[in-house]
Amino acid sequence: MTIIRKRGWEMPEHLATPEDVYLNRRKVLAGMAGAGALLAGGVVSRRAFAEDDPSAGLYPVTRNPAFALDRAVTDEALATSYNNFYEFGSHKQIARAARALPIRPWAVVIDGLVDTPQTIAIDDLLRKVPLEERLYRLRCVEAWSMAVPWSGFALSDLVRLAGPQAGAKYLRFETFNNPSVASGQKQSWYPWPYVEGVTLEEATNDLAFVATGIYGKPLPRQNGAPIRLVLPWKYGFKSIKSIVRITFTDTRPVSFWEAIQPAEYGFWANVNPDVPHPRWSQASEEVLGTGERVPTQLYNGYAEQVAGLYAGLEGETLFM
Ligand SMILES: Nc1nc2c(c(=O)[nH]1)N[C@H]1C(S)=C(S)[C@@H](COP(=O)(O)O)O[C@H]1N2
Ligand SMILES: [Mo]
Repeated sequence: MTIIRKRGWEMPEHLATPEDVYLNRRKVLAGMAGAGALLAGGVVSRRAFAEDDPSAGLYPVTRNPAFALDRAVTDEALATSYNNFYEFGSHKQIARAARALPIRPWAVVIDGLVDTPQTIAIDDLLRKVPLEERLYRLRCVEAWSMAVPWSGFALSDLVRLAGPQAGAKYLRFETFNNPSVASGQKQSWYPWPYVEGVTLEEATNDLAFVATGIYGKPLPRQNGAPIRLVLPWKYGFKSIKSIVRITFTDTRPVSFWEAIQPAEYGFWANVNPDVPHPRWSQASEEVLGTGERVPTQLYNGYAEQVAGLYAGLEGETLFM
C-alpha cells in the first residue's frame, strides 16, 4: 500500500484532523478585531466549538517509562488520518466522516457479573482513574504497524471499579450503534454493533490499556473517542473503539470479525509471524510512515509480559 505524505499546508481537507480545523479557526478568530467582528461574520461555525473536548485540560499526562519502544513514534498526522473504523466506511480515510460522532454526553455501561453495575459518564470515569501515557506498537492484521503514544489507564483499574463476581470469566465490549451518524452501520450485512472480548485474566494483565487520549491530547473521533481498548500483543481489530458497554460474563463473546469470517478471525488473535492469515503472510509488517518492512515479532514483541496467559491453551487457535 502507498502512503502519500504531504506537508501540513498541502493536506487535503479530508485528511485534516479535527484539531487542525479547530486550531485554524481559532487563528482566524484571533486575527479578527474582536467580538463585534465575530458576531458580524458568522465565519466561525458552531462546529469549531464542538471540536473542543471537555477533557482536553487533563492532557498531556505523565509518560510511564516502563512502556518504552525500540522504534520511532509514528507521525501524529498519519496515525490520525489512516484509520480502520468500519462504522464510518471500509477504507482508511474516515476521519472526516467520524467528526459527526457526538462524544458528549457519553456514558459507559458496566454490567453483567459484577458487584457494582453502573452507568458512568466518561468525565466521571476520567476522575476516578490514574491517567498515564504509554508507547505501544500497534500491529494490524493487514500487516502494517504503527507506534503510538496512548494516554489512558490500566484496564485492571476498570475491572476493580466493576468488582467482578466469581463466575465472571470474560469481558465483552461493545461500540456505539448509531447509523444516523455512522453510515457504515447502515450496511446491514455487518453484525453491528462492533463487539470484542478478552478473558478476565487478559484484562488484568499489565499491558491491557484503556485509551482516552493520544499524542498528549484527547482521542480524536477517528481513533475511537472518547474511550477505546488497546491490546498491543493482539491484532489491532481487538482494540475496539468508542466503547459504550462492558459486560462481565461467563460466556466467551463472539467478536465482530469472528462473526463475519470465523475461518480468518478468531477470539484470541494474538500476533504471530509464523501463523499466516489464510490470504496473506504475517511474517513481516510495513511500518507506516517509514517505508520499511520489518519482521513481525511473536505477541508483537510482548511475549515476556503475556506468553504466560496462554500456558495450557496450546490446543486453541491462539494466533488468528
Ligand atoms: N469499533 C471499531 N473499533 C475498531 C475498528 C473498527 O472498525 N470499529 N477497527 C479496528 C482495527 S482493524 C484497527 S487496526 C484499529 C485501528 O486503530 P487506529 O485507527 O486508532 O490506528 O482499530 C480497531 N478498532
Ligand atoms: Mo486492523
